[in-house]
Amino acid sequence: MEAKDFNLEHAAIAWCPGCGNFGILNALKGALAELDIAPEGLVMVSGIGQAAKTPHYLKCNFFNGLHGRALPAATAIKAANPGLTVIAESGDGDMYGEGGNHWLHTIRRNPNLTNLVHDNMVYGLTKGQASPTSPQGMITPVQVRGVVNEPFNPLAAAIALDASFVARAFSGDLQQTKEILKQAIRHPGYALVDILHPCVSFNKLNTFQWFKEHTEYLDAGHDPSDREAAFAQALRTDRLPLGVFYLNRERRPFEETLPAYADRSEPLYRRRPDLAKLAAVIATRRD
Ligand SMILES: Cc1ncc(C[n+]2csc(CCOP(=O)(O)OP(=O)(O)O)c2C)c(N)n1
Ligand code: SF4
Repeated sequence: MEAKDFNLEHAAIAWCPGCGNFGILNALKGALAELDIAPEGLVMVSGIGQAAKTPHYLKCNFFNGLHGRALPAATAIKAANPGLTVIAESGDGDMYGEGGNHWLHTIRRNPNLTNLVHDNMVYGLTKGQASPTSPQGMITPVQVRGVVNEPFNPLAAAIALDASFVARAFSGDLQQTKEILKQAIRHPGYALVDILHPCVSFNKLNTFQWFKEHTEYLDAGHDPSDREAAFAQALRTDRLPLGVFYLNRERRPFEETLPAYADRSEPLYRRRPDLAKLAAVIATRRD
């Protein structure tokens, strides 16, 4: 397959010229093509925001839900049809703010899906208010005296929760982002890729140049199975490391632990519901 196989003819892209979301979209198309994942076998699930529009611009199946609610829908889609490639993606506000509680519990469940977070450190769609990852002191239209809260550190939190794959990418480096996305999609379990990207309209602090100067790839010697080393890298503030921080190959994917698949492998979506059994359960709850 080729990246252009994922082009959606006549999609009217609403992103600003120069927005970092374009790089992520292109890296994703390249990764899907190289992994030979056909659009019909792919489901993108997103919430609300500029990042969450990504599936509107890609040839795929998609479910666009409420703000912050991509992960439960994505988990259910994968559980019902484990044969699909499921990618849940959204912005830092959507995933770590409105969807924060779902994010925590999805990491605990470990469904076999890829979670892309387009991290521009602001709420882009609603014009640049502070998001959970905004740096302290950043002036915004709402935080007019500067952000006072500590920024959320998604990588450190994910490693602390023993997420099975934790990575960070930068949308300005298409080639490396594509490679990280390929590893994340291939990983059999929950895979977080936090993707730094500039919001050229509302984040005048964390610009393309700023990301270039404040990021660097993890050393070739970094061992992603070393959780403590991964955690130490995630806490760094001198520079933001990029690459695969942490990998836990021991955890079983959520779908494999479901009792429904214990003695039948047929996917749930193919099974006929036992309505008589359901009626009996409802009847017991009526008294
Ligand atoms: C429950 C709820 N709260 C607030 C909003 C308004 N809202 C829509 S998009 C958005 C911010 C999205 O920011 P982010 O997820 O960081 O994505 P970006 O637009 O930066 O890509 C907000 C607050 C909403 N739609 N629903
Ligand atoms: S407002 Fe920011 S995130 Fe939204 S399209 Fe424009 S540059 Fe991209």
